[in-house]
Order: sequence, then structure tokens, then C-alpha cells
Amino acid sequence: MTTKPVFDVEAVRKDFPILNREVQGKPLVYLDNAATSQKPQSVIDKLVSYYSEINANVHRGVHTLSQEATDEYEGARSKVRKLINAKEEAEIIFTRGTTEGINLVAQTLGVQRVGEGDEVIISNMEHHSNVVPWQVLCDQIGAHLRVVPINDDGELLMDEYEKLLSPRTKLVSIVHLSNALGTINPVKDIVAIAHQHDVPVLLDGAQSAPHLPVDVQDLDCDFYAFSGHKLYGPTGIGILYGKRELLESMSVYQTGGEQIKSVTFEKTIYNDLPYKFEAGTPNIAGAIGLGAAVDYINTIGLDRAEAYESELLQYGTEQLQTIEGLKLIGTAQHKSGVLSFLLEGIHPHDIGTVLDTQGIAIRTGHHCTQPLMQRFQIPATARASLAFYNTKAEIDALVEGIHKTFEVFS
Ligand code: C6P
Repeated sequence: MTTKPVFDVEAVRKDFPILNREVQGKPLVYLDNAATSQKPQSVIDKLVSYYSEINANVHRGVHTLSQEATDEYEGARSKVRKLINAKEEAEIIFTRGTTEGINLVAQTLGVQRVGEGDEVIISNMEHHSNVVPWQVLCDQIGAHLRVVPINDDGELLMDEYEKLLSPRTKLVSIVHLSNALGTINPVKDIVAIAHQHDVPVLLDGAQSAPHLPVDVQDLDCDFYAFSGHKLYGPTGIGILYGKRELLESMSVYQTGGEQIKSVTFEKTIYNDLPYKFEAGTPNIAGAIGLGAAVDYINTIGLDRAEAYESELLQYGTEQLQTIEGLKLIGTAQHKSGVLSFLLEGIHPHDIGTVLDTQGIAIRTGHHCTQPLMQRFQIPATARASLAFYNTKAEIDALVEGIHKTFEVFS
């Protein structure tokens, strides 16, 4: 008989120094992980050791420091490749984050593939970072955005998606895990259906990379973009995965040092992948810190983290549902750790303010998904978002904080 592996959350919490601090005289309850996650000591130490022992520019120097920095930087690329099971390091491009990855694809492949009167498909639950770059592209070219609708639980209407695909469709870009609802979309099916029409698919992995094991070859997506800072790594670093043949066919995004092979005043020959898309001195420390975050995640195991987070989500959902006057927004069958809610008669910003007095950090607002808020005819929600270092006791604190909020406004 095999026993279920126990997830030792108290041991995990010791790896995150910030979780020891107090806010407004109360122990910090950090439930804003979808905005950015906290960093383990190993990532913090890696950043300090990079700057105190190695700091040098990469791919440029023959001196020892530059070579060490290059080895660490390229080592991080390799760790990310393994994490998402890309075929080769050449398919892993360092960016500033999800937003930059999507803009990169829109302004390269998008400009090349999408013509006047063509269509780009997104969904009603996209983050602004997966709306605006496509809107800009469509405006530039005279193309049109098509939007997959969702039901009241916050699930994509897959029949409508299939109906939207036509010979005019040139790209599909869909979020894997919704930051505002927690919905996990059936992205493997979305990709397979688009491919029947020879349409490439970009997946916005900002929220899925930190919470679900991701295998880009299994998903068969053409692009997958995510951010280091939500994956327990530093800010200002992210990843765009792309299939080699597409990346090779794409024009350049930014130009300058690093991304060239040779330059004369008459002609420039661009560098090979992935450097073709990494113009200028990159965020070396950020990439190396992200590599350390991947090492850390591997010690936890994303599959174990996912199982634990889904147990927390179930507990949190049950607890919140017991509160009279609370309405959950985002009740998909297939969900990850996001609890978006409304309290009758209280503006979400006021909920956030009262919870902060209790040391509880949540996000309130439209979560950069205004079209989604319009779909639900609400201005904002209060959102608690979970990570594997959260506990049931913290959910209990949230529930208590919500009761307190009702008291304050009664
Ligand atoms: N969502 C949130 O609180 P950047 O800013 O580039 O790291 O990530 C943008 C982004 C793109 N897609 C999704 C699904 C996201 O959730 C985010 C970031 C944060 O929900 C900040 S708005």
C-alpha cells in the first residue's frame, strides 16, 4: 500500500523569510500571489551571490567573471527548458515578463501573418496584456479581434470558439489559467482545434506556470509566455517559449547589441536563436534568480504543490460559501487557487482596506481584466489568490477578516 506524500507546509514556509513579518501588528497573511509571489531564501541568496561574487556582462568577455556569468545565465535557460519540457534551449527566450512576450509575438509573427480583414481570436477572460497587444496589431493592420464568450461560471464556450475559427483566423491567444477567476482552460483542445485550421496558438501562462506542471510539447502550443516574479523568482524577467520553426520565420522585435552576428552600414546579419530576440544587455541577475526559483520549485514538486493548492482551494471555497452576503465570481469546474468575491453592499476596495488592518493582503479592483468585469457587470472584485505556502489557518483568518468587514460596514 502506498501512502499519500504529506506536504509539510510549515517546513516550506520557513524557506520564505517575508512570511515571518507582521503587518499592522498582525502576522502577515499573504493572499496576493496572483499579483506576485514571495521569494524563497535560496532565490534571495542567489541574487546576492551573483552581485557580490560574479557580476559581469554575458557572452562578451573572455575573462573569468564574464564566463561564470554566462554559464549561470545559460544554465538558467536550461533549467527553464526542462521545467516546461521544451525541445531545446534555442526555444527559450528571456523577456521582461508575460507582457513583453505577448507584445513580441504580436509585433513580429502578428505583423507577418495577419492581413487586412483577418482575425485574431482571444477570450472574454483575458488579462489586458493579452488584449491590448492584439488590439494594437488589429488597428495597425485593419484586422479584427474575435472574442470567445464565457458562461456565468467563467468557463469558455468551446462551441462558440469552434464557430469563430474561419479561414480569416490567423492567430489564437488564450489564457491558460485566469488570474481573475481561477478557471483552468482546456488549452490542449484549444490548440488542437486551432491547428486543424493551421492557426498557431499562444498561451498566456502567467498564472499557470507557477501552479501547474506544464509540458509545452504535450500541449503542442506554438508559444507560451510567463513571468518570473509569479514563479517565486525576481521581477523584470520572463520567458517566451516558441517553436523553433516559427521563431526562425519571425522578424526581429528589438535590435541592437547581443542579437546580431555582424553589422556593416549596409547590412546586418542577425544572431541565431534565442539571441536574435534578446537585444541589449539582458537582465542577467533576473535570469539567474529565475534559475534558482526553478531549482526551488523542483525541490517542492509542482505536482505536489498543485495537489496541496487544490485542497486549499476546496477548503477556501467551502468556507467562503458559508458567509451570508458573499458571492463568488468564478465557479468553473476546473479551477486553480483564486477566490474572487463580492460582499453585498461593500465596495471591494473597502474590503481590501479592512483586511489590511488584519494583516491580510488581497488584491481588489478589476485585476487588469476590465472586459471580464463588464461581462459580469461589476466594477471590481476582491481576490484572494493562493500559493503552496498558504495554510488553512490563513483561510480561517480571511473568513474572520470578512466577518469583521461586515461588522465595520454594518
Ligand atoms: N497579473 C494580477 O494581479 P506581467 O505583468 O507581464 O508579469 O504579467 C501580466 C499578466 C498576463 N497575464 C495574466 C493572466 C496575468 O495574470 C498577468 C499579471 C497580475 O493578476 C498583475 S495585473
